[in-house]
Amino acid sequence: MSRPFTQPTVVADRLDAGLRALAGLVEPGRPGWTRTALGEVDRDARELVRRWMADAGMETRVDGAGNVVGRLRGTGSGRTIMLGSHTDTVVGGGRFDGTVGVVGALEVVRALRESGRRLEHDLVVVDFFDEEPNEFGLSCVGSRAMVGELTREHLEMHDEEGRTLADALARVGVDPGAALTARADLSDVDVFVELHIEQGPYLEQQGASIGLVESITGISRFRALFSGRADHAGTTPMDVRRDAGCAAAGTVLAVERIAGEGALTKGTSGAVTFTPAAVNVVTATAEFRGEFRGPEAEWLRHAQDRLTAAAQEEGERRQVGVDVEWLPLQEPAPMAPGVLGTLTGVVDALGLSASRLFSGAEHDAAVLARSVPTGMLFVPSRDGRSHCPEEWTDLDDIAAGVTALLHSVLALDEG
Ligand code: HGY
Ligand code: MN
Ligand code: MN
Ligand code: MN
Repeated sequence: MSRPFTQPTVVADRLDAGLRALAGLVEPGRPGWTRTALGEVDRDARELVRRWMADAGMETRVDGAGNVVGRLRGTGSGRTIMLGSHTDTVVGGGRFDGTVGVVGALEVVRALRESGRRLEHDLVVVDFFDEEPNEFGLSCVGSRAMVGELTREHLEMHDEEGRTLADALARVGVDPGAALTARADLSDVDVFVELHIEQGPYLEQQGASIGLVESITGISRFRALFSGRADHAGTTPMDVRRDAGCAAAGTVLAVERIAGEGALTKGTSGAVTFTPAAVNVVTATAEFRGEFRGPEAEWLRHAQDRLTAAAQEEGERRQVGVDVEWLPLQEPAPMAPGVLGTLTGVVDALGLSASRLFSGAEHDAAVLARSVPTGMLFVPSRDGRSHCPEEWTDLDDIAAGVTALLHSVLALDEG
């Protein structure tokens, strides 16, 4: 016989306190709310999350890839419902990207425990390690490892100084060998649900308080290297220069041009370096990272071909060597129709205004979706701003999203 229980209820003040505590753990001297996965502070944040999980009555562990995993035992169906997101940030990022999903999932656990309501399913909450692209260009490191998609090639990715991702992981206490073998047995997991801020303007424009994600963007990232020749800036005629910086700049503009031609497609360049970094020396070598995003894998492949050709053309014109290295393409990830249906029914029953949408942002849910039926809930972002210090979501909206997450868990437990 089950114990009596009261209706589980989300406590907004606890969400606020959790978000504020994480906002206090940032890298000193860096812009916004910076907590990069390969920096020192992220580890403290993940340890704080682990303690919160333990305090909420969960069994906790940190897996080989640095993912913090908490498990609230159910009454014994042997099946699992998984929730989670990430707590690392981009440089100069905000306070809500990822953290809302982790703090929100913990609040679901607290609300359940407080009410005396026990699920049949185990409820697992994950704070995924390193969701944001690290300085080696790899994102979703923890979730990739969990589904068995982290490879030796990933660990060998290196920066200009030859430092590898494996070295950087070891420095923050993630053993690279353990990360490679951190694949989890997910056969007991019925469903994964991630709550996240929208990071774009759509929900606000629609006047909706909840987003129901239909699919998550595909992504194709690259690193472009240009080798020219250092020469005197005042004496070297323009027509004989081998200016690697100009070839890189032309390629950056090609990214913008190609992405502008598709529907819902995006293209961005960043992390540009010119060497030597001097105004009176023709740039000898240049490097940048870029990415394309879009809802169709076919368009992404087409964009890869066009960008590689554009870079080569920019190089040839200037006798500059060009090397464009593409990371494996991340396919667009449709959410499981059954999960989307359940989330839609829950949000309707709660009387929340909701809109279905496509996610142009990347998420751990896109990785999990390849192994587990997956769904995502969004809450609105003020002015659509994200990956900047201005990122903001009202506490009321966060609480509504967490309430939707809680009731989704209850519905999935019964389903
Ligand atoms: O880059 C992204 O889309 C995500 O915020 N990590
Ligand atoms: Mn992000
Ligand atoms: Mn995120
Ligand atoms: Mn089930």
